[in-house]
Amino acid sequence: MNQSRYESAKEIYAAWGVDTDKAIETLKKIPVSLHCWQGDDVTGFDHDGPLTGGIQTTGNYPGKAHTPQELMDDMEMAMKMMPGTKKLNLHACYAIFEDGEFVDRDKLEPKHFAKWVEFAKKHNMGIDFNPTFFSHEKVKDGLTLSSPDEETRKFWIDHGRACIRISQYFAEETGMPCVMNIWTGDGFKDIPADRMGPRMRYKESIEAILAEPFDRNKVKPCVESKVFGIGVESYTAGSAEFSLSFAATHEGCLPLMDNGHYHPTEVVSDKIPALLCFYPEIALHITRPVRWDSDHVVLFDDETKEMAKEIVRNDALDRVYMALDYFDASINRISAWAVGFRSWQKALLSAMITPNAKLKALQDEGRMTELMVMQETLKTAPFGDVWAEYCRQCGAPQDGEWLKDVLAYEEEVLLKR
Ligand code: RNT
Ligand code: ZN
Repeated sequence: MNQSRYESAKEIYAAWGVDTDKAIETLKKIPVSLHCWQGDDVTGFDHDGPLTGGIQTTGNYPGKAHTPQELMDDMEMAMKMMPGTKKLNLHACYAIFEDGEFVDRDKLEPKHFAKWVEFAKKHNMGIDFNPTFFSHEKVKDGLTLSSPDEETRKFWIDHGRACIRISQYFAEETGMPCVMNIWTGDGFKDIPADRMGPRMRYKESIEAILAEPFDRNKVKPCVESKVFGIGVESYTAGSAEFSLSFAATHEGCLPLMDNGHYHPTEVVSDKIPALLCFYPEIALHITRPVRWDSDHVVLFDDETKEMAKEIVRNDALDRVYMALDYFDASINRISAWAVGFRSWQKALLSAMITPNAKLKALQDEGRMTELMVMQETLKTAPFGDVWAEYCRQCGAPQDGEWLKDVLAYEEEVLLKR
């Protein structure tokens, strides 16, 4: 790229008191968790049944990964298109069984993820983990941890406990903490007769999972809330109030907010600073809800930028675990991965080169007219030149330059599957 454009942008930002070099250096080291499940439409390797649990992928674009090797190859290809530090986000259903061995989810062991550890080490990545409480025959009447059936509940508690042990193994192997997120689609399509019973059972089940011994510096358990899912429209056990209260009253358990999981006029950007007033650490699933929890590819749009701003300007980059969570099966999946990761990187960089202290001062001094004008001025500042420099320094391709390689890979690899 034209280096003089970066030099000129740097001067423009410097006049606002912003150090773009420093922002670039900082962003290079911030890990963002990359979800393996964009590569195969949330299928995994331990079942051939449909995707259940209130979530849905739509589309049947050719070339999806069917084996661990294909998924790793695709992820590797996608990561070449991404500047910045990646962490691997795995789901338990991505266990890799060898030599005809198979164990059910309650019996999973670290060894079933050894291949993933190898992959993570090869790319210097930490690993985050998710027990898989969906797409399985032991989901009884749509319920797992909140089921009234003791055997069902026990199976899923045992699964959660197995996942804690695997999370600790990931942390020990990679030297980075493992964020372990508990999300279930437990709920009802139609009006329930008992709303509290399932929640009490859900609470006790998560407590039973967290009773598994683990090192708090290594494993970071989270609870993810949700407003509703497809086929689960009337009631969700793990609602916002339930999950937030659970995290607030259980030390070491973090709340996880997925920005697709709220009423359409609620914004997670406003919830981030609210939670940061109380929680030492929080976790995010970054997605793009279109009218509902549709899990569209993350773009560099207003709410995405606003979420990044709240993390950066509250100096909370070390208190917020950031993970992408979306799945689009209607377009090239590698491009979907790349666009989403690059968009979140853009949002972070853009927030880092915003003159946040100046803007806060204008607000505190009640100078709202100037604040509005300044915020509008910043929108057309030469962010693109700083982004281009960041990509260059990271050895990642520029906007407008990487899709041809993805399409060549589609031609040579994906379409031949
Ligand atoms: C579902 C939740 C959940 C899943 C992943 C696959 O609505 O967002 O986080 O997307 O666990
Ligand atoms: Zn999520």
